[in-house]
Amino acid sequence: MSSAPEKGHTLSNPVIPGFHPDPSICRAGDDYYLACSSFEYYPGVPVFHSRDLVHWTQIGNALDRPGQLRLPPDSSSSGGLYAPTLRHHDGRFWLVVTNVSADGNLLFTATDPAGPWSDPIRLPGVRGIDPDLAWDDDGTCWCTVAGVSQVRIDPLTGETLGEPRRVWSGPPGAKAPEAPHLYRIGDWWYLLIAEGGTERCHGVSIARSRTPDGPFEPCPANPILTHRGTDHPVQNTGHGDLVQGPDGSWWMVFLGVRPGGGSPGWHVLGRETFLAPVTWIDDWPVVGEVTTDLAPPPWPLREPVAPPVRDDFELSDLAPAWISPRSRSAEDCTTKERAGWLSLRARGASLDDPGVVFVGRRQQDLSCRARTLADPAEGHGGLAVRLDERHHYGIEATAGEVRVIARIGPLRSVVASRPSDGGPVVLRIEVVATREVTEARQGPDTVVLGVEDREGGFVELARLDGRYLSTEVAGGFTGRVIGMYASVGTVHFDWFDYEPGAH
Ligand code: 6LW
Repeated sequence: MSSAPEKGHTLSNPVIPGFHPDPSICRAGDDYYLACSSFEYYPGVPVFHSRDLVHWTQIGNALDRPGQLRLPPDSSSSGGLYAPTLRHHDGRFWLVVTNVSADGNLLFTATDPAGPWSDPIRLPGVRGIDPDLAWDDDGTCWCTVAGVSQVRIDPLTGETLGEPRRVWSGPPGAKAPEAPHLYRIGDWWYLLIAEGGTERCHGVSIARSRTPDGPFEPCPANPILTHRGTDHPVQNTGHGDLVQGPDGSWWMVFLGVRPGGGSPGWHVLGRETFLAPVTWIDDWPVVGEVTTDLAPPPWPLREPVAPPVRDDFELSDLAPAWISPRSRSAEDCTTKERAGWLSLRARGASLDDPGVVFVGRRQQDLSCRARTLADPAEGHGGLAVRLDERHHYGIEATAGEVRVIARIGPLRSVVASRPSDGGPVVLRIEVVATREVTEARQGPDTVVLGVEDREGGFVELARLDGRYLSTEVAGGFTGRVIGMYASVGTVHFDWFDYEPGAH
């Protein structure tokens, strides 16, 4: 049985931690499904399932074949796939998304949201990011995009029917009216948008009309969600989507960030997915408090320590949480070369290279530990925290040495090294969130890189300020991803462990 959380309870937000922005949600019977942006990573658009809106499991990635997702080798980080809309209509699932690096707006369908999703239907006449789909009673399909403008489309062919028309775009002068979602609720059509930009001024506003194409009357209480100018520990709240539970209750999913450290505050996990209850007054939605059972700021006093998430690479297909920049092929990433090991064959020469062979998972906890057993007998490679090509810290094993490499903007440096016997070695990265801010310039966390000795003891090689792997420093729309890479030859990895919490 599907349900929804009881109102008034403290929700364990974020409901999907880590770089999972621009959530779009729908319900089919007892099941909720949610999709997020994935930018330059392949496979693209993670899809989640839940029965209670709080506990989510990733069931796949909507775009998991090269024919669905083209990310050219020269496409930039924070390019690629922006802001999907996921809907259940007429017995199937519909997903519309923008590939800003290649093909523009694309529409996919599936009978099972876990996949397979169809080949893309192109929408060449729909110009603008953040496409939304909504259907009128007579079957008319409305596609609304950032800006905000709207056009009717034939969703089976991708053809536009008529000319795009500008519709309500938020309060006059609002920055970045985007993320539109159009809903038929009762006797009204509601147009929900984000405005203020995806940074600290982000917010959600709404307007309504008797018809899907307006004119729209703005809600007197706009913005209906924003944390701008507040000291709430969750900031940048915006880009929402509404869903109704089977019990009639209403909810909003939206993105937010958890900044840490002193001034101006740095967020390192990217924009995460949050949930808040919604009630209705005078036919307008009222978004309830954004609650969290995590400690109040400064983040975090304590975080739950969950068991390690270990991958032994025993399966022939990688779990859906593993992502790679731009592309991944069986030639350069395989579990079939050495049974029970992940073998990575270098394409780019380092993590600075957009073509690097890197397989990682999102950092989902403010404090965490990642470990891997790497065999560098046939190459160079290691374990890294990646924000983009220009911002990453890694610990790399070669035949005779283990070294820590830091790349921050234009600067690249080997910050520590130590001789090794060239055999398999456990590489370890610990991220330790700043517990107490005692100084205005204090960073959000510390990234500690090292190796384990034969007894499992930790040999620390470097301790680096995490602010340089934050969105406030690097820019863009993504968050940290932790994983394995190869820079020369082939490197084999026996297992990978990710443990939340400080150790
Ligand atoms: C997305 C836009 C936004 O397309 O950021 O926060 C852009 N909102 O709606 C990238 O995620």
